[in-house]
Amino acid sequence: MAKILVTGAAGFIGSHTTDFLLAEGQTVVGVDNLRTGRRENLDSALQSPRFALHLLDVAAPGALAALVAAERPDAIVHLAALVSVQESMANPALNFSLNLHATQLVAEAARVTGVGRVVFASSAAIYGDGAEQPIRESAEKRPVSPYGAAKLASEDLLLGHGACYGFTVRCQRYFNVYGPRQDPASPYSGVISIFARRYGEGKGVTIYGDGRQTRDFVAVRDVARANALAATRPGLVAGSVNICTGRATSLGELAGIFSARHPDVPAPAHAPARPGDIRHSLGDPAAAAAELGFTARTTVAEGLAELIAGSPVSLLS
Ligand code: UD2
Repeated sequence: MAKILVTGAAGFIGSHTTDFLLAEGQTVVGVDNLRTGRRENLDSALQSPRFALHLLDVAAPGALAALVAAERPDAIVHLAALVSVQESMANPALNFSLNLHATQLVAEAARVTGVGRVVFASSAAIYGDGAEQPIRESAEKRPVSPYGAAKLASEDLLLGHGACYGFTVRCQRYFNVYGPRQDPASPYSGVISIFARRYGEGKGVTIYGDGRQTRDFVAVRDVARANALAATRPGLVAGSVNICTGRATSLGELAGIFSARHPDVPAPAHAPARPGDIRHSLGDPAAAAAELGFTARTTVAEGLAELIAGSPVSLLS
């Protein structure tokens, strides 16, 4: 079994990744400053003798390096980030600090301590708009936000360091991730978290545009498994892959699934499309299957049924 250091462990994807690694029997060193992460997300993990949470800021000089040197993990899964595209536009300097400078500190900590592998939370945002669908990893990268730009630059920064200093870098380009613990509070939260809360409260939702726009929605438990594979699977070489399902779901279909389970909730209202909204975003999952042995297993219908029922998911299924 391996020791994995997870940054952003108290966040949405980080806490599920931590839970998955612990369920597999790995030891997890969690790092979070609780800026957007929440300690409650780790309620279950904190019961494990194989888990410890360190409250520190990955972007603070020397902090992560000292912890990595003390813990000597087999791999670092770097998920800590400024997670909102909108916030990156409002505060590009903070985006640079948390989404690019922090990556440099991770690379440096890996180099100095001799960590064998670094897994990085990249994003479909690196492709920007207009890529041919389904999007393959070789598609042109034209990020249209500070967030997407920092994720793309971080991939290059890590891959170059890994090639030079001898550690393996795996970049995970997440598409639209959804599931339990995703924060529905902001208007820019993921659409599924917003719909789940509003339908759960008996309130109608708003669909921006005609509802025919599509996304590749991937369940967070599949993403957690993909992260665990990238961190622990023997023999991996460096690379970047889409973490997606390869299946498109329209906003109208999404609302239909919720409406069927909440027949008393008013029908969705329609509002003008959001400026800058991407029409279609569908990933090609073939490279993740070939390179990581990862295929998403949860359909949107299943993932939403679990989310709506609030039922616990079997982590290793
Ligand atoms: C996703 C990412 C974003 C960035 C972008 C890159 C999330 C939450 N956001 O944005 O970070 O990576 O991809 O392409 O994963 N919608 C409604 N009603 C609502 C809320 C949303 O109709 O109440 C629509 C929205 O206009 C869009 C779709 O739902 O057409 C998905 O919106 P989103 O904010 O969940 O994600 P997206 O793909 O715009």
